Amino acid sequence: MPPAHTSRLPKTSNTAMAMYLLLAVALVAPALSAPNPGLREYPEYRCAEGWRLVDQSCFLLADVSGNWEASQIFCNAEGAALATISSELQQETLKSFLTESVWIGLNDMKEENVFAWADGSESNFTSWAENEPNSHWLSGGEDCVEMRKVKDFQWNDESCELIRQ
Ligand SMILES: [Ca+2]
Ligand SMILES: [Ca+2]
Repeated sequence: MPPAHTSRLPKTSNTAMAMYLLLAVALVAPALSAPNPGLREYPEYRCAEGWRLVDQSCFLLADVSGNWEASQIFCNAEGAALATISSELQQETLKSFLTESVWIGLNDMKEENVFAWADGSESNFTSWAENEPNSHWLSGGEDCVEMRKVKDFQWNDESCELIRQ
């Protein structure tokens, strides 16, 4: 997958950390449970096989790695997008599934310091690590967001071009 921009990263900053992808579909079709009239008020949420339902969204932890854009393309091919995390419950639950840092859908590629979700979600929930986002100059600017393992999977803006492998 060709990167969108030429990487300005010095080779030394390329870590050996594996980067797994966290996908999410926010579109969970509510289906009314039919047999018991008393339950009809309550929507029933279902996810495709292998996906996990967390607070009304389906998430899949994919065992592949790539830079942010390639990751997003992979998710799109699955009919999904890089994950939108819209609640503390999702943050805490997803954290418990992770063993490595993962990309999520949040980014400020369009406008610096204006973070937006890749799937167009307007969630205002954030879980930044301390002193983040910092768009660190050593990375040549940071416009993509990861759940960072060494920060207890709190969020860090990172260079979109990093190939985590
Ligand atoms: Ca930025
Ligand atoms: Ca950062």
